[in-house]
Amino acid sequence: MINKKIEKALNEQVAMECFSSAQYLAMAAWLENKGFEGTGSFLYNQSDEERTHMLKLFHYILDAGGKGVSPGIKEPKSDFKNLHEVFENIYIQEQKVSQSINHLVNLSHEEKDHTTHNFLQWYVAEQLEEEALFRSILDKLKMIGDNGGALYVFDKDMKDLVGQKNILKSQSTGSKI
Ligand code: OFO
Repeated sequence: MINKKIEKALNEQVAMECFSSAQYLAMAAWLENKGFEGTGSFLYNQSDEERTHMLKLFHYILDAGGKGVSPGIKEPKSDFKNLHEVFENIYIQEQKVSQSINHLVNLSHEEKDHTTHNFLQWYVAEQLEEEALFRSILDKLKMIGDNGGALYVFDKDMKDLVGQKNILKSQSTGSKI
């Protein structure tokens, strides 16, 4: 059974993942409105992923005998200067999530809670992947600048990335496509 300190910290992480999901949804809507449909669908997908991260934590808290709190969150940002600003914001958010996961890992170690420590390893690996992904997207956007043709190709590539991510996900969960 998890102690109160761990329960509180895990519920804070639930709220953080919930906010990421809401923020990426607001970004997806902004992108769709601006005609970046491929990038928009990539972010709808990311928003769904964040919700699964939230639920995974939520169920863990309950399975470990704790109390899961459905979070109230602040309103996400819904207006952006351009595509670059969207991805800069995502990268900052993902770095905050990584810091928070690291804090949780340290706490579970201090509290000698090996079960939670073990559970969190999935998030550690996930954050490494996500930070690398968003860093590489930002590097591409820096190269592209405001070249319209290149942004058009970027948007198409982002749509393909949704398909690739979904294939990888279904392979790792063993489901058929
Ligand atoms: Fe769940 O925050 Fe990154 O992926």
